[in-house]
Amino acid sequence: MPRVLIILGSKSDATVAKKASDVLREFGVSSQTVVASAHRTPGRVRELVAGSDAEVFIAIAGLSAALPGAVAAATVRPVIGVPVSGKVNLDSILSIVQMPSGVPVAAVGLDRGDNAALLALQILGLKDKDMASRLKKHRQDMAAAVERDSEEVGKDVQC
Ligand code: RP5
Repeated sequence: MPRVLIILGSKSDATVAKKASDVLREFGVSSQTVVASAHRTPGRVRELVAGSDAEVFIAIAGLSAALPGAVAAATVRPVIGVPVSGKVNLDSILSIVQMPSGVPVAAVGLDRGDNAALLALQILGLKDKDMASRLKKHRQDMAAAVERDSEEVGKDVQC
C-alpha cells in the first residue's frame, strides 16, 4: 500500500508529479501516481480517495484547479495541493488556496512537487522518528551547500 497517493488532474501535469515522486523515492517512501480530474472524472476522484489507505494525498492541477479541494472533500487525511503553471498562474494558485472554511488544503508553490513531497514527509515524520532525523539531515546538507556556494562566489566575485 502506498503511503502517499499523488493524483494529477491531467497527464500534462506529469513533470510536476515526477518532482514529488522522485523526492519520496529518495527518502524510501512508497507512493502511487494516478490521473483523475475533478471536472472530467469526479466519480473516479472520490473512488480513488475513498479506496486509498494513503496517509497523505498530493493533488496536482492547473487552470481552475479544483482537484485538491475535491480530494479534501472526500477525506479527513491531509491533502497537499500543487498549483501547475500555465498562461495565467494565479488561477491555479487561488483555486487551491481559497478553500472555504471547514475543508482545508495545504498549498505549496507553483510547480513545487518537490516541496509537496517534503511536506508529506514532514507529516509522516510526526510519528516516524527516523524520518524526522533524515529530514533534519537534509536541511543540514542544504545549509552546507549554501556555505560552499558562498565560498565559491566569494572567490569569483572580489571587490
Ligand atoms: C487541469 O487542467 C489539469 O490539472 C491540467 O493542469 C490542466 C490542463 O489539462 P489538459 O487539458 O492538458 O488535460 O485540470
